[in-house]
Amino acid sequence: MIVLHHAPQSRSFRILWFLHEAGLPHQVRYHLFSDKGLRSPEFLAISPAGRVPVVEVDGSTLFESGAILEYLAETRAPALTRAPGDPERGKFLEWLHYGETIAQHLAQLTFHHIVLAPADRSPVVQKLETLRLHRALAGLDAALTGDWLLPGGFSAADIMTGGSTELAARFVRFDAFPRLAAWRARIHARAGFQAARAADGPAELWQEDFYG
Ligand SMILES: N[C@@H](CCC(=O)N[C@@H](CS)C(=O)NCC(=O)O)C(=O)O
Repeated sequence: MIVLHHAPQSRSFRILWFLHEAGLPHQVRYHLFSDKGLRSPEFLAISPAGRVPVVEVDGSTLFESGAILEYLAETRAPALTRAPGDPERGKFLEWLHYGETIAQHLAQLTFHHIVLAPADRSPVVQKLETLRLHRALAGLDAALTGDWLLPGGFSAADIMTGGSTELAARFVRFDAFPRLAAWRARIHARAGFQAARAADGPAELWQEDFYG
């Protein structure tokens, strides 16, 4: 049984979504950012930076969402990966890891809109990081020439990067990105995504639909 250490609305949603897409039996251990449990010695022993996601699988533990997706897809869901030798392998890895290019801006925006005390928030950082996020989303929009990121069909790359664009929509309007908006609608229509949403847990950080 795979165990997922998860915090609602976080990068661990990527793994939750993947597990539902792949139909893999799993248990979810819920964590909160506010309860300091992520800094406990027990949790730091399986996640050195005290971050989610972590999975317990195959008698070991794994952190880093991109690595977890690659490992789980390679070992349990070949349709969701592109194995070495597959002509789409390079693009698969590229778009899988693009999720973190987007996520780095989301982390800054979350700090400067939500986490920091109002007096410590920087309008300059808010503006700059919104522009940089906009640029990253424009690149994604341009790449979405088909239904999914790869011509061969839906993959863990859509999950990794799609997980990030869910939160990005709270900071940037998608009106200028018709392909991205249509891709997101296709994602929302997937049963695996909907099941993961239902299992995500109560919102802790992002309560508003849009932070402008
Ligand atoms: N590159 C890592 C980043 C993990 C990460 O930063 N997770 C955040 C949630 S989105 C976290 O656990 N933050 C808790 C903290 O910073 O204390 C991954 O993709 O797994």
